Amino acid sequence: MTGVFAAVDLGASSGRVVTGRLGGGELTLDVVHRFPNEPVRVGVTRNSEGTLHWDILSLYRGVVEGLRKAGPVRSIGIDSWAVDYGLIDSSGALLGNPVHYRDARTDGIAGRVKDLYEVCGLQTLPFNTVYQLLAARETPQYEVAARLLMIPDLLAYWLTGEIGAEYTNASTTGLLDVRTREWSSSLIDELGLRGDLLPPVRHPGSVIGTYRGTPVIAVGSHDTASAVVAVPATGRDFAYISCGTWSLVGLELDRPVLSAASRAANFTNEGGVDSTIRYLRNVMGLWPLQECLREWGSPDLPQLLEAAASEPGLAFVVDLDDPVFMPPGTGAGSTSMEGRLRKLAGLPADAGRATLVRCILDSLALAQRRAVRQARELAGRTVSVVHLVGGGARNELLCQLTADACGLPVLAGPVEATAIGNLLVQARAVGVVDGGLGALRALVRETQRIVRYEPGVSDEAWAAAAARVGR
Ligand code: ADP
Ligand code: LRH
Repeated sequence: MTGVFAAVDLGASSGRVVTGRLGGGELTLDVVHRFPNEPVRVGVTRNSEGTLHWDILSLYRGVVEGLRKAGPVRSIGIDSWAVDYGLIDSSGALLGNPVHYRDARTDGIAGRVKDLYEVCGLQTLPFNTVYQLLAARETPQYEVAARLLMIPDLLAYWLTGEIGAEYTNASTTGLLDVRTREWSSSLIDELGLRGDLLPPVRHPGSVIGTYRGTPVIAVGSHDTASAVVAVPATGRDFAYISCGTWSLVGLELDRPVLSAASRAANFTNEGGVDSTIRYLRNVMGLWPLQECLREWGSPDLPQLLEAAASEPGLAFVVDLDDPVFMPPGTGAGSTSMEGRLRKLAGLPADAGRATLVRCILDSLALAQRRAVRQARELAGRTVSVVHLVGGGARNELLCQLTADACGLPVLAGPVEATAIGNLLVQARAVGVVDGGLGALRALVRETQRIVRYEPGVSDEAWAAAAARVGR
């Protein structure tokens, strides 16, 4: 028995609707619609820089257009990036445009709030939903809101009229108890936030409602949770890197690690599909490269990567986890992404774009090496292979550098892991495929293109580069 399913997958760099035919050992994909995700800065509300918003209506148009192109399907699943939300009023109207997690409204807030790790197990990222809510709580929108809906839950609401908070994405808010997997009312009260805004938690595999007669099914609606479902691993001794705008680097565990060392290393315990824990760290990912490309007017990426591959390795490295790289590039000079990178890397003025791109990729591989090593040590696990999934798997240079830096084989692919994880959870929910994560991953392994990169022999150069960035 086979069926066709539609995955809506919104990444920070683009959105897509992917149909997948699954069942009887088959898993074939078709990206039926791809659309840009371009945030918008609006200058009137807060300060001279204004506020950075997601263009949520344009994204919704992309979703609806994609579903139209998908044609008849057994069901629909939606995932997106984490932490961001929309507020709706008691009539269901959206109150304002959702704010982008890279907006500066949360600057400094995390440092003023008590440590939440013991309860929620989350790494402190300045933009975790909890800090966004603390930044928003004196606004009229927050005061009159009836519900908070995370981005995939908001889109599902617009498609079905049903309200809920999908668990894997709720786990990125900072307000979910990592042990009970429910909202932590004590934490919410202690922070003076409105618990009544938070809808009941729903779990991957449950039916949300229908869109024009087609069931909409809750999947791992946090894109990283869906990506991890589709990591084509055998056994347990693997690390994964979900590599796109961000690199999410870590392990799949049965229970959270909440040790002092884990907290100090800022490792997160996010909720995964089938009650797993995604034990990982956010590494800056391909974001700095994306921003440089934007600033350069979108030159051909494969050509630039080819040129970067001919550059000397590890000549210039930066600590890519430096928060200075978090905000979008604004204008020219030292505030542009290129300017920030050149300054921190100490690039000579005549260094060209290929040198800069090589610097970004060497630095990313170095940061990924650090996170894989730390995850392994903090969780006390053996890692014999690194799976790299997402758009970064198309970057052969990055895959090879990651294998070299980690001193481990890298298995790269699938590129559309997030959409595949989304599709698999739907197909399992309606009974077209069955089994646990192991069985789902076997299907990915048997049907998708996966490329193996062997590590180079010497670790010395990487260890020296790590020392140079001081980490
Ligand atoms: P997100 O879900 O965060 O939007 P993706 O998983 O779609 O991210 O990955 C986007 C990244 O994939 C881009 O930043 C780019 O670096 C990389 N990428 C896309 N196409 C190519 C390509 N042809 N060669 C190398 N890298 C690519
Ligand atoms: C990746 C991602 C990541 C979050 C970030 C906000 O797309 O969901 O897991 O930390 O976006």
